[in-house]
Amino acid sequence: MPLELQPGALWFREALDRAAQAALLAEIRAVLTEAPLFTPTMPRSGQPFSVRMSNCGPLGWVSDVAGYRYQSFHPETRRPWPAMPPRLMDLWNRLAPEAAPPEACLINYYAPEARMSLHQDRDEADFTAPVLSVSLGDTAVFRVGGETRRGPTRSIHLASGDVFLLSGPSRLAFHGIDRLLPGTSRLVDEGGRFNLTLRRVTAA
Ligand code: MD5
Ligand code: FE
Repeated sequence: MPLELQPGALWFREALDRAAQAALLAEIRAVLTEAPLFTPTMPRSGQPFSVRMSNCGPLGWVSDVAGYRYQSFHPETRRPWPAMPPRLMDLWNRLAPEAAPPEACLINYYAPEARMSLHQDRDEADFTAPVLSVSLGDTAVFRVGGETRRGPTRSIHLASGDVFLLSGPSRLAFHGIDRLLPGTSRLVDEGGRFNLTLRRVTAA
């Protein structure tokens, strides 16, 4: 039974138990041996993100001096993204049974000092499909607001194993990661946090 933070924003706390978290992390580590984490940079300025990224599935989100986009290959190895692990597809099918299949799984890795400033996800052609996010590792202070940058926000603590589903009126909500709470999980050996975000990219 999820908690509805605001219309369309569903928080499934402890959706994955410790064994499921470890199994999923092992699958993500296998993806990362094929498609290593890279450091994206901001369009125009070329400023590096503090979060490192990779992807799996047919499409992956990248950012460099030319802009934000989805593409079918890793920006450094130029190889196609690895397949999406079946247990991620299963989670999508369970929590978003109505939606067309996800095409991208963005893997974000937050070292203890990393953060992500308030933004909207609008590089997808279809905003009717939900976005599904899985947190693994250290707890993050997640901020979510409305569809305008100004206006009220609230923050919640996303812990390892939590799943967040954004749909309908919350699909274009501003959101970001203020900071991690280092040392709150022992799942990730090197510390920090992995966030997996599954998305439909093209119109179904
Ligand atoms: C993260 N990732 O934890 C965050 C939040 C991203 C990103 O924001 O774009 O990679 S994942 C939860 C999330 C995803 C998409 C939309 C919303 C929340 N939302 O509208 O609140 O690495
Ligand atoms: Fe986002």
